[in-house]
Amino acid sequence: MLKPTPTPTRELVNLDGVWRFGIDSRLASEPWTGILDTPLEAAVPASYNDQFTDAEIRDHVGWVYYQREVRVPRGWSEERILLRFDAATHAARVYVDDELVGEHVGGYTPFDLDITDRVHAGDAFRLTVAVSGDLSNETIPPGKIEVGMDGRRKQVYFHDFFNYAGLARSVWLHSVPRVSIDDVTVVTAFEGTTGSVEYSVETSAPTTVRVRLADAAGRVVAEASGASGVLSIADVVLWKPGAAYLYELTVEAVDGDVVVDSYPLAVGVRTVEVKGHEFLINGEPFYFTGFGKHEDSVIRGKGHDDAYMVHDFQLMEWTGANSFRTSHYPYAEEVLDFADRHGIVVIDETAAVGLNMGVVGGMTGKPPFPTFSDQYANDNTQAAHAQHIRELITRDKNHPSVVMWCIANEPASNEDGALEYFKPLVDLARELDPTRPLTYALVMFATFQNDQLIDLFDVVSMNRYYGWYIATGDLQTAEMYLQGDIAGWIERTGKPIMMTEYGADTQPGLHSVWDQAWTEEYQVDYLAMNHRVFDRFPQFVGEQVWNFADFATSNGIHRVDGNKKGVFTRDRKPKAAAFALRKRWTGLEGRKPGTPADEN
Ligand code: GCB
Repeated sequence: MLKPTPTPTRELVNLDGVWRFGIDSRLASEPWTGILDTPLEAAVPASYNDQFTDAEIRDHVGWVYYQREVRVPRGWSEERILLRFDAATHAARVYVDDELVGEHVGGYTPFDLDITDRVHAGDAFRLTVAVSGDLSNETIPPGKIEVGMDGRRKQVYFHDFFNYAGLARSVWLHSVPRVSIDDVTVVTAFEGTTGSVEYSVETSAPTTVRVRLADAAGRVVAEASGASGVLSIADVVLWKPGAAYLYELTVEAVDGDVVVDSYPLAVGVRTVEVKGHEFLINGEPFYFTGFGKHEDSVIRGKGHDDAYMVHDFQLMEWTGANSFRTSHYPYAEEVLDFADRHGIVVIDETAAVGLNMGVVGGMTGKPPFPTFSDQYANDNTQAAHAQHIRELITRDKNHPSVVMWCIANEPASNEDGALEYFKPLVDLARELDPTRPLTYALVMFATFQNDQLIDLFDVVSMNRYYGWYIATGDLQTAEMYLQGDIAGWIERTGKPIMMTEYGADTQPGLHSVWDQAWTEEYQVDYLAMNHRVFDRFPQFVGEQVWNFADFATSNGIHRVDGNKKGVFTRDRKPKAAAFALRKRWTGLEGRKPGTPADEN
């Protein structure tokens, strides 16, 4: 699905701002049939939860309603008119005046609704959006609604971040021509100094398609006509980690001499490949440094914010990070566009977090009932997961920054049924995108002895907390565990191995000369221990610390005002570990990880 973009043939109106807002329990039965009877207003884009002081709203189970008036530009009478939601977390029903015009399930992927037949150019309409943050065992991510002793419904979930809900990304009204470009796919490669861009274009009706590729200076370097083909680029400039270079592909649908639709796509020419135990970008071994992140900030929750985005990328660059994982859901498209432009490498993860009943069993990892069963991850869950993978890959397939899909975070890959559940999903992902490697982030109790999934995947991504949840405060023992664990995976798989999570909760300002959990020194020493071990294995291809910044979680006695494993605080102040990482990742002290000794 193409991102709405202004072009000579397309226009858009941004609908962000302050909307009328109400929760279902306080509204009349059909809130969309008139002006919402509510004293509340909520900002878009932002999760609604923390905008109010009212606990009933923060922890609301059920539907909330957003409403505003929208005026259709008067010049749009010949156009198709669409509403675009960059995200509605986790499900939405959309009403134009009194009519339901569409629904969507899945909180982190966009959707378009064609409302051409319901609105008129120049006129205003009432837009009402019902959004539900509810999670069940058949949603991605999964959850469960419990009813308490007082009859209140409560959302329970099996992931470690607050279940923010609402319209956390932009909303648009946009126009698309009657005959339009509906999708564009590019696959890039190079041979010596010649680059190639294989493209294919889908249109809403048969029409002539032509494409033109311009370099960063705007010079046209290749042209072609036809809905699919291969463009060749002499003296290609590759998109590289840390050295982004983007061409612009202009796709046009033409009728005789008239351009009926036009759409621009940024194209980075690069290749990605897994060979033996190496992860290759442009044929060269790549070592990931960086973080698992969250879309999370005070007040706006998961709301996208350009200023936070710019600052986060600045901080990543400052620490010498070359990559991040979109843990634990697809991030706003603006973030991937930014990564494309700035040469930051992305592991793009689905929202499938919590497919693991073992986490309920705590450190024993013993599930109260099987994860892959009618009770929990069943056929409907799998279908929702498949749909989510489709929407993710359709949205993000053209981003050069995205080098790998992460299909799930910490699924119960040690349990029976995992293979049956995941095999069709892996097949689907490979069919949708045969070019990128696949991975899943491996939970601690899925070991090299009991994991049932790794053969389906290309890269071993380990989430490990030796020295934190296991061998707390005992880095010597932790080091031995970690060493044995990595060695076991290398021996079993021969695949590239990386650490997608390792971290220690840290309260800034807490200090100790001892190995004392929660202190800034302990976080530094914990990371250093991990790095010592990683550096012993040439098969190791990367390290992404958990987490970039502190983030909000649900209440729990093991969480103090959220998860504190951030290297930065929630308001992005560095802890001591930030400086330690900067030294390692920028090579200020010794050699940068992943660089052969003779390059230092
Ligand atoms: C994990 C999860 C992550 C948690 C983290 C932690 O394994 O993937 O979502 O936040 O551990 O801090 O416990």
